[in-house]
Parts: sequence; C-alpha cells; structure tokens
Amino acid sequence: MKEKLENIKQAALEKIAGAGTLEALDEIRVAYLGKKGELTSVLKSMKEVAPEDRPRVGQMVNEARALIEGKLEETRASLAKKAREEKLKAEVIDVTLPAKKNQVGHKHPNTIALEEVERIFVGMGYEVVEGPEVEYDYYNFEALNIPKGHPARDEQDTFYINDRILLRSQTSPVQVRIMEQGRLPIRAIAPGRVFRSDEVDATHSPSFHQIEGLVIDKNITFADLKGTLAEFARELFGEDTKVKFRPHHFPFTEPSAEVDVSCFKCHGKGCRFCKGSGWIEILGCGMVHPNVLRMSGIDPEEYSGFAFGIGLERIALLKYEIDDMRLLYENDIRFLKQF
Ligand code: 2NM
Repeated sequence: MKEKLENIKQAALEKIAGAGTLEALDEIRVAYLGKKGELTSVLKSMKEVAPEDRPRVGQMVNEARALIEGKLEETRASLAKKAREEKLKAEVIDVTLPAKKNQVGHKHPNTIALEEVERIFVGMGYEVVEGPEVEYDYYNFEALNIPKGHPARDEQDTFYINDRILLRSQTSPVQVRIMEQGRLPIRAIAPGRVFRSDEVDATHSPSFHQIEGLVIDKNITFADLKGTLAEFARELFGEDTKVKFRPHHFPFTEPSAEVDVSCFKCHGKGCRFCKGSGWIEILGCGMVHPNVLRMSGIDPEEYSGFAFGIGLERIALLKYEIDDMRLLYENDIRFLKQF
C-alpha cells in the first residue's frame, strides 16, 4: 500500500512538473484528486487495509494529497504569471509609430482682424458692446437722423421683417442704445453682423460685419477724432501709415468724412493694390449730429462726440491680401489655414 501511494505521488509530481498550460494542470488535478481520481480510489479501498494500519495509511494519503495540492498551486501560479507576461509582451505599444493627423480648425480671417481691431481700441480704453441683429426701425434709422423717405431706408437696401422691425443695416443702433442709457462719458466699439439687400460679388454680400465706434464726452472735437483714427491706422497697418480725411456726408454725423490710409504695399507711390492712387479707403466717420444726441437724451450744448464705422471684411481683405470677398464665406479649410 505504501509503495502504491509512493508511486502515485511520484507520477503525479512528474506530470505536474511537465505541465505546460493551465488546462493540462487542471486535467492532472482531476486525474489524481477528482472524485474518480487515483488518490481518491486509494481512500475507497481502505476496507482492504487491516484496521490497526488504517490510521497510518490514512495519514499517508492525506500527506500525499497535501503535497500534490501544494505543487499544483505553485505550478498554477507560475504558469499564470508566464501567461500574463506573454500577453503583455504581445500587446506592447509601438510609441515610435507616426500619430494620426488631428485636423483642428482655424480662426477665420474676419475673427483675426476683429480681434486685432478690438485689441487696439481696448488699449485706448474702449469697451466692446453688442446688440441685437433684429432691430426696430427706430434704432436703425429714426434715432440716427435718417427720416422716412431717406434713400438708406429704401426696401432695396434693407431687409424688413414688418413695418417696425428689420435686420439692422449697420451697428449704429447699438450706439443709440448705449447713449439712451445715459451713462456718460462713452467710449465704446460695437462689432457685429449687419444686413443689406445686395447682390453677391467680389466686394459685396447681403450679410457682412461692421465695427462702429462712439466717443461722447465734454469738449470732444474733430481733433480727437483725427488723432484717434490716425493712431488706429498706424497700429493696424504700420508705424509710417498716413491718414487722409475727405469730406463726405452721413445723416448721423456733421461734419462727416471718409478716411484713406497711405497704401501699405507701395507706401503711397501707387500700385495695383491701391489702383495707382497711393491711398486706400478704410472707414467713414464724423462728429455725432446734434439731432442724434438730443433724440437719445444727451444735451448737445454740454456734450459732443465722434463716431466711425469700419467694414470688417474690407479690413480682412486688405490685411491678408484676399481679392474676393466670397472666399471669406466658403469656409474652405485650405483657404482659412493660410492666415
Ligand atoms: C459710420 C460713419 C460715420 C456712426 C454714427 C453713430 C452714432 F450712433 F453715434 F450716431 N454710430 N456710428 C457712424 C458715423 C458710422 O459708418 C460708416
């Protein structure tokens, strides 16, 4: 009996040592320790053993069982460790592989130009104010000294919602709303989308953007307007930029002017860019009309001010030398990425 047990033990340990996989190990466990396993069958044949020998044989079986179980567990742990290491090795990440290109967007030239203009005016102490794109006729026209029957009110130019409400054709209604609030002095720019019933071409779109500026205080003169816009032009187009004020007419300012800057390409000599004149028109401006001040509750005897309007697309086209406005609205990433 003792010899038989010893043979079973030795055979089991040899098989365990030779097991290459967890599955093979499990088969060995069933073959020796399972219900119909070899060691179990020794226990079942205990009745053939002499009663006085049974405790000793029982102890030997238990010792053999413990030894086999211990060896099984030890081998299971080392096989599992090996399997895990092989799995990790197979799944190793090659950090030297080129990464997938991540297509991020790009700031629109309008946005770049707007941020530049905002930076310049915020640097001079202006605040940036926004207002509604759908406006009352009153704020878009009436309060800006544009009476009924004025050409700017023509249905051909303005998109009307009904006879009182329209899509703003300029951002000046935002300035009117600021003036109405009655907090003086005022130093503000109002950037935003405006709408006019124009045909699309290289320089026109029914929806474009303006930045209008407004300064109201005691003793504001045309000299303040000139100095401010000259400084703006120098910051936007370069230190040696000259400005020229040409008399003009706007209903909401008196006197009014259009402003040209010396061509930043040819420095005034005349080139394709400035169409040979040496000057490029960039904005309209003037001293706020007394009627406009009065209608918004500001006493023109006490306060005066200036205002100006800049076409954002025009600045973007000039600054980035884009020759067709339609390119700004296609949002083709190959175009946008160039600025
Ligand atoms: C321009 C040209 C001249 C302007 C006037 C006003 C307001 F509200 F103060 F009357 N805001 N913007 C103005 C003046 C706009 O755009 C070419």
